Amino acid sequence: MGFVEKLKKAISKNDSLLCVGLDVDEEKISKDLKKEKDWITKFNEIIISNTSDIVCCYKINLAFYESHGEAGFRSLLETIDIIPENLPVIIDGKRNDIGNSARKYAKAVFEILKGDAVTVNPYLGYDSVKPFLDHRDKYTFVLCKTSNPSATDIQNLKVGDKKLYQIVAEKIKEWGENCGAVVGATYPEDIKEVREIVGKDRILLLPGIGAQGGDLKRSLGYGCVEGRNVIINVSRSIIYAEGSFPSAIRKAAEKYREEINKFRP
Ligand code: OMP
Repeated sequence: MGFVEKLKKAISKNDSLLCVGLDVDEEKISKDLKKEKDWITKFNEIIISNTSDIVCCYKINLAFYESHGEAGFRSLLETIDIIPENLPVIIDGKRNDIGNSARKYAKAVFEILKGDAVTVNPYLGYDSVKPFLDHRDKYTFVLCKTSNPSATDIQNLKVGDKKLYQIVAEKIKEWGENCGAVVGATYPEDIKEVREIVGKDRILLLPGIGAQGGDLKRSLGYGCVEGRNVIINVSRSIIYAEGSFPSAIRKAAEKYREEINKFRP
């Protein structure tokens, strides 16, 4: 099943637009758990078993696995294997390169890791994004306006009478129906502009809720179309939620899903 269909089904079944980000950070994991040989996989297994009935997908940021070398790569494969088949997996690598190299990145995320969607950097232009888009049943989320404070350094630069991220949004629209946008929930007004540019059908991935202080109500109000077509990612504020482990994770995920559904237009 393609990403769009799989996501649609997961949103309906779990009544959720929440994506939990599996950003496993050794500095935040208990000493006891870290004594276990496959602790990254074990941690993820606990997160997944406590949230798989209340999320619409999972996002895996490759940096948190690559930084553990061989053990990290093994855990990455094991984690993807544990995620229930009905839930899409977004591989967040923010990849990009010239065409022949990008083809290898696309092969790695879609064929080796078996991801359903990917995050990609638009800086090199169309021929560097096309190898991802060529996987027609997968979905490519292009960084449009990122959530970090310095996002404005480059993404807000004026090019003619437009800002650079507005032009990226136009490109996303042009690049095809399996191309969506990443827009930080820390810039809700920009979500509104991007939604207007890309149209109603494209899916927006909105990170920045929780630890980064993004605005959930306005992000949903501007990004959501008829209750769908947005994915709200929350990583640290769920997987390292304060309280007893793992019930605090479940509670935090429930709280975010509830809040999202309250504001979901
Ligand atoms: P938390 O801030 O812990 O919820 O994590 C946010 C996750 O979303 C991390 O994996 C980031 O790398 C990712 N992210 C952003 O925070 N901002 C962006 O603009 C884009 C992404 C992303 O592409 O996922």
